[in-house]
Amino acid sequence: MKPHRRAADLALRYNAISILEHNLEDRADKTAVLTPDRDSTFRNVSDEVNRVGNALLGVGLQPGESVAILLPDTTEWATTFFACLKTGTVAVGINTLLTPRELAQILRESRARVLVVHHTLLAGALPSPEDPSFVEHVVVVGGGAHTTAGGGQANTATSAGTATAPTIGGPTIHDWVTWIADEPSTLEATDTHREDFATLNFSSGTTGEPKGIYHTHADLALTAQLWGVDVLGLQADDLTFSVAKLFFAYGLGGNLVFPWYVGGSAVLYSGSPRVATDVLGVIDRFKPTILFNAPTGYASILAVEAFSERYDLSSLRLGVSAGEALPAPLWHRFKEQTGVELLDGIGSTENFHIFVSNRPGDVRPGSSGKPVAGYECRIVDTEGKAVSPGKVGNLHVKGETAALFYLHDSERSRQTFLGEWLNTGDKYTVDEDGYYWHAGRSDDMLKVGGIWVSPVEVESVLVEHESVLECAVVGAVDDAELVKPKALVVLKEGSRDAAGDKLAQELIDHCVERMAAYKRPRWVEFVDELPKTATGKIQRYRLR
Ligand code: 3UK
Repeated sequence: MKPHRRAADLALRYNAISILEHNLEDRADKTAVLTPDRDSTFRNVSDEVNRVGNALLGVGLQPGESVAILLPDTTEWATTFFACLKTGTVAVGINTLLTPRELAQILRESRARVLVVHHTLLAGALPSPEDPSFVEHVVVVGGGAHTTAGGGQANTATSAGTATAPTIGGPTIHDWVTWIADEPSTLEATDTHREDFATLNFSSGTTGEPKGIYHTHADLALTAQLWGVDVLGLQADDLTFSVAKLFFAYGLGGNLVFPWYVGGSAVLYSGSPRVATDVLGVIDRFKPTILFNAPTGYASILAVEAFSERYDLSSLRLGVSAGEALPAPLWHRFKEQTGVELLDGIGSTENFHIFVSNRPGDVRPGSSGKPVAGYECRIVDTEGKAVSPGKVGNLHVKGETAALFYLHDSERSRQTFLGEWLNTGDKYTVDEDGYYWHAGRSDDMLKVGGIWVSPVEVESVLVEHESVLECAVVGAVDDAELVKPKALVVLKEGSRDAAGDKLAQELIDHCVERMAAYKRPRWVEFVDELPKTATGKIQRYRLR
């Protein structure tokens, strides 16, 4: 494909399905995606994309409408995603770790009319009377042909392509295999503008509520070129493997859009990122050339005894680290034990992907590297004036792949999307050689294992516990110098004598039962009081 580094290099009427379909010209029978269950060629993938696209049109979906994807990383994730591009509908990749409440909120905000969901996630995803949604069709993957609804309020479609009107009381449930079985494997791409929305991702806000971020067809192609090709040097003989899931922009770009843009292949892994031996097993078995992971993921690999002798990692030519800052000691230890150079780069859902990055052969360990060509950066004070060199300031970035707004949040949008510039919310310094160094966030948000944790959300769960009077959650660093949540807890009068390891564990368990486990505090410290402002607001910065 002709390289395009600016939106204007793309045709005005552009559909990002070409990222998949250009491969049909000269490598249709090459393996495009490898999974433990099945391998598929570009032709197989394209046929399935067309079937899914026809099924979407068959239930009456129109361009611009949303399709929710709640699946582990599987071939169905990929084919549903590209079917959305091809039909001009918007793919909403949803975090599989969310609570039913968060999920319901995303389904409602996105107005998704179709939900494609794995059978293991179905129970938490069906609309309830308290959380009504706009979902009319639920397509269940992996459930076998005779799926029945968990909630007892939905209706099962009986044959392929059944496009029954939404039935009172709940959506129509389809089995994936049946849903697409009789659909034609040819489909005309919807005529989309390059600036039509292609994806909608939800990223956590400061109080834990999700912020909806749209990206266009052009953004996918531009990030693929600007970072995937121009920085990473992706090529057709690359095989990518991302521990970060496809529902994150990080995983979606790195492990689907970018490799296919250059004719490379991807390994999809549906297991947990936290089990390092499984991750190592995938590398050993599939022999990827590029690994995408978060710093915590690299730390957990390093924690596996003699991992570089027990697993063959020799296929790796590079590792990418993003989501949170990669401490220099981790970089050095990984290099020493594997010979693999890690490239730390900062990306954001707002920009779709990485915009400041280290480069192969040009890494300054501990830094985020230099701005990626196509993006401009500035470091400014709160008035927007440039800070003097070497001083910490707010990082603003300018580039064509920036989103335009947060869905249904004009106030926050105005604070973040400043015309051509985007306020990242990150504190940075630049050294004399032009490398950017992360210096924390300007809000209280924590990145834990590359995923957002809102201290406010964890606090609100902790105070539900009968012993807790008030609390504050802050970031503290573990042995690998990575940030994890720590809770400072003031106990109620009658519970003060219980302060100790047992109660600390009970509070941690309390959090695990009510939130995704990565949000739990790793340490609980009992204190007599918390520092407050004159207006009674907890001063988290004093606790850090
Ligand atoms: C933080 C980093 C230091 C930073 C992402 C790669 O993480 C991604 O997107 P999110 O929207 O979070 C964005 C925020 O995460 N961050 C990310 N990478 C780094 N901090 N060093 C890093 N290398 O606070 C940023 O504002 O979840 C990462 C590609 C695509 C992405 N969307």
